[in-house]
Amino acid sequence: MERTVLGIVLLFSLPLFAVEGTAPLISNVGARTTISLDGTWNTIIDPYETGLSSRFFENTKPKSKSDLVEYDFDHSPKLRVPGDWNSQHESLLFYEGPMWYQRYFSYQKREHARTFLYFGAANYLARVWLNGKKLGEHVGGYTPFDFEVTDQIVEGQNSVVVEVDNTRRADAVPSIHTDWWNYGGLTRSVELVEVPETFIEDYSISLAKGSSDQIQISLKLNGPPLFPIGAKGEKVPTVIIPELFVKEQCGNMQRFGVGEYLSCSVHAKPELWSPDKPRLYHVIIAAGEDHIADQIGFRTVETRGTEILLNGKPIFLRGICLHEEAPFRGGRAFSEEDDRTLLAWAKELGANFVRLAHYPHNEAMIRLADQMGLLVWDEVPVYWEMDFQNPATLENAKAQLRDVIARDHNRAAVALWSLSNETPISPARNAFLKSMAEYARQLDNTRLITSASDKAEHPDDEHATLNDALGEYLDVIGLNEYVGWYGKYRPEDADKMQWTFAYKKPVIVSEFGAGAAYGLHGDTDTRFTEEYQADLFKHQIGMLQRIPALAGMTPWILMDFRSPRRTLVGIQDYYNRKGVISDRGQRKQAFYVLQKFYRDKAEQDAGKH
Ligand code: GCB
Repeated sequence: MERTVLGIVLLFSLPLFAVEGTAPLISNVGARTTISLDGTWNTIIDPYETGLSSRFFENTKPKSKSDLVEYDFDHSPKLRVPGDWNSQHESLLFYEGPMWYQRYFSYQKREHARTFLYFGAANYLARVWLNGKKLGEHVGGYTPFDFEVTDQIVEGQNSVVVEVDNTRRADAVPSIHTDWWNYGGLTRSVELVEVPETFIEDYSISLAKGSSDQIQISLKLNGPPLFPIGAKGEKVPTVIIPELFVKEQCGNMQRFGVGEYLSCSVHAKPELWSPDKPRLYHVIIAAGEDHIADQIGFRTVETRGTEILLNGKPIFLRGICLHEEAPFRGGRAFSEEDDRTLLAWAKELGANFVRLAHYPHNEAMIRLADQMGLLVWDEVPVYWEMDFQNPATLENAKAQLRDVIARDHNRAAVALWSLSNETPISPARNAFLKSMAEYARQLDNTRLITSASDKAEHPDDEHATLNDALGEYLDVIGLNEYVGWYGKYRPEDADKMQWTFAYKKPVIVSEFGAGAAYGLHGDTDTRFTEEYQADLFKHQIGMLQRIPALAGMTPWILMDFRSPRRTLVGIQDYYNRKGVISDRGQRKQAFYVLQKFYRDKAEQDAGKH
């Protein structure tokens, strides 16, 4: 058994951005023993944040008729969890501020078990109390967090209170301005997770960098050391992949236990995962009393010059951008059904790739992409203007990056970590993103690092060039350009525009697009018609094919989505209409233009191999 030092996940345990009280993230919660706390929660809207000074977290009841208690969760309005509050009541559509959530649950303690309270996400700040005792706080609206509650949870009835606050702040990540809805609330599932006293906190199983027959494994235990080792060694951490005949003990027999990554690697020749054949293997990870099952795909992703290689062969990424917005019903998407609808539309379009803009989407989305054969661009919400000088903002951004990598690093689908979108160039911003790029590589050296930049220049009407110093730190250049929509150019000006790039790296055109209201028709010159949008797509496709370094594209965007910036009455009505599908699922003309291009391209590319 060969031991290797792994880049991936080694640094997860470094203290970073001290969010109060949170425990290390437990990976693959779906495969653990869980008790769901989803359902209806009692809620109090608290625009002046009275709840902190009035101690809502105590969930006190008047003890006599003369007692003054000025809140009452039991008779307050209810909200569904998971779910944003904005889409649940009309009066909450624009609400930004603190909201208090409370619910009871009954619990039966189990011996030799530890219990964690796990939140899939809460936008943006969450303060959490269990039975009146504060567990801690978390910032960041799109990443999971958990608290250990083994000592606080009681037999019988418990009460959990969460203050969720989605107030926008200049020093936050994202900052004040975004082009998406600031959906507040407990937007993803809440659950209790039960694990043995010593459990597998995290594991990473993937092909070694650049290899197609060496599987590298690392795992981290949490809890008392597993001594003494059983006579048959059954407590030794072991990874089993039945279909590959792998049964590998991992860990130094002398000192395995807690807090450090154990690593090993094993020879195996898995059938490689790809969008055409998204092969996943059943994997079991066992250590002591803990057993976790997962489905893991094996593939390599790297760059060569201006190409992206999947399993050693060049691949053109036929992509589309997505927001995590629910089709048909609106609001933040959270269910597998929402995710499946969105990803099935991407497949129908002929895509082999999705850019999950502009923040980490829910875990089920990434797992579905693994199953359905869609490569993923996973992004953190470093977006537009931010407080780049502020060390706490950088720590916050890094913590979000760390947590999405911790959650998704076993997904073959994830090919790229994206650090940012359209951030204005300055020395402080460059240093900020350089530091994030270095951190991302330390956390995971098996994937590509990218960022979307819109800082192109047009020396004349026939030339465009991207020379953003950020390119130096990236593996893949992301370009957002809106030739034909924003600025002075018309869609047809794209026909004679030639792009150049300062860095000799693969380019993904990570956005282009035009607004169109479904069903609005006119000539190709008329804004917001389907014809304008479809025509712009045709010109764009022509232009992009003339970029020698083009390795993929993700037009903006699969489906119309809510945005407070989009106020045009009768057309936008607070929706960004650049979707090729409407929020009601209707395909616009541009959908078919892109579909045709992708289908032809897929055929051509298949012919080449
Ligand atoms: C962009 C942003 C995206 C916006 C889009 C638009 O450049 O990256 O978040 O929604 O343009 O529609 O303007």
